[in-house]
Amino acid sequence: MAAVIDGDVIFYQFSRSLMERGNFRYLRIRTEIRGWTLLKERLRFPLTVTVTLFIPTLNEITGMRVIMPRIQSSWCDQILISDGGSTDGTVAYAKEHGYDLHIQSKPGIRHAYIEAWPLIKGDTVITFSPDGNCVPEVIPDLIAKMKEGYDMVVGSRYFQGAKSEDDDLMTAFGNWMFTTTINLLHGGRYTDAMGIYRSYRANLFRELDLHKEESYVTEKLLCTVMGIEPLLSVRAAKRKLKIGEVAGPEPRRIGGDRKLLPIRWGGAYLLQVLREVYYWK
Ligand SMILES: Nc1nc2c(ncn2[C@@H]2O[C@H](COP(=O)(O)OP(=O)(O)OP(=O)(O)O)[C@@H](O)[C@H]2O)c(=O)[nH]1
Ligand SMILES: [Mg+2]
Repeated sequence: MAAVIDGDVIFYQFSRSLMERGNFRYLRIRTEIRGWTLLKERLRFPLTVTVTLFIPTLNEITGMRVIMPRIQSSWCDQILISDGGSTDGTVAYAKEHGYDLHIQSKPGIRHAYIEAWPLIKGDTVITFSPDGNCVPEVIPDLIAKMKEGYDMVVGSRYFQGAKSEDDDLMTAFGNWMFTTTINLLHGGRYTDAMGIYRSYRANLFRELDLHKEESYVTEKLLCTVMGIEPLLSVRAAKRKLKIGEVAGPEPRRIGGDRKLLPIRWGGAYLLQVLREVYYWK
C-alpha cells in the first residue's frame, strides 16, 4: 500500500481487499492515480463447491463392494454411475444404493462421459474409478484444493511421494512419456497427465470441446474408442487454466479385469497429443 499526497490531492494510492459476492470471494485491487480510480478484481475463490462424484463402470462389482462404503456421504452432493453394460451386478448395486445411473448406449469409455455429462448436478466433478485404483480418502483433499480457486486438481500418482502399485513397466513408461510430452508440447506442469482421478469445474468439459466427435478422430486410425483424460490435460494446459495437484497414490486393482488397451490407446493418444500442436486453439 502506498499513498503519495501533494497538498490535499492523493497522487497515487494502492489498496487490496477481500470481497464476497454470491458464492465467490474476490481479491479487489484498487489503484487511485490523481483522483482517477481503477478497480480490478482478481483471483476468484469459490466459497462452497457442489460436488458430483462421477464413476464409469464396466463389471466392477468386486471393487464397488469394497470401495463404495468408504465414500462418506458428506463428501459429495451426487454420485453418478455411468455403466457400459455390466453383467456382474454393478448396475443392481448402484440402484440398491440410490446412486444416479446412466446406461451407455454407445460403447467405449469416452461415451460413458459424453452421454452422462448432462446429468451432472454439481459445479465440480470428481472422476473416480471404483476398481481399487483410487483411494477414496483423497476426495476431501481434491475438494479442499478446488476451493482455493483451481480449475482442475489432479490426484497424481507421482506427486509428493505418491506411487502407483498398479503400474507395470509399460504403463509406468507410458504415463511418464505422455506426461513429459504434454508438458513439453503444450506447456503443462503435470506430474501425471493421464489418470482418471481428478476434480475439475464440470463446465470445462464443454469449454474444452471434450464432447465433440472431431476431438477424437485419431482413434479411428487405431480402431478403438479412447478416454478423455489426456485431451483434458492437453487443452487445460493450452488454455493456461489454474491447475493443481494433490498426491493420489494408486493401489492395485481389486478384482475385475483391466479395460486398458495399451497399444491401441497409446497410439491414438500419441497422435491426438501431436495433432493438438496445430489443432484447436
Ligand atoms: N461405462 C464404462 N466404463 C468403463 C469402460 N471402460 C472402462 N470403464 C471403467 O472405467 C473405470 C476406469 O478404468 P481404468 O482404471 O481407466 O482402466 P482399467 O481397466 O482399470 O486399467 P488400469 O487402471 O490402467 O489398470 C473403471 O471403473 C472401468 O470399469 C467403458 O467402456 N464404459
Ligand atoms: Mg483402473
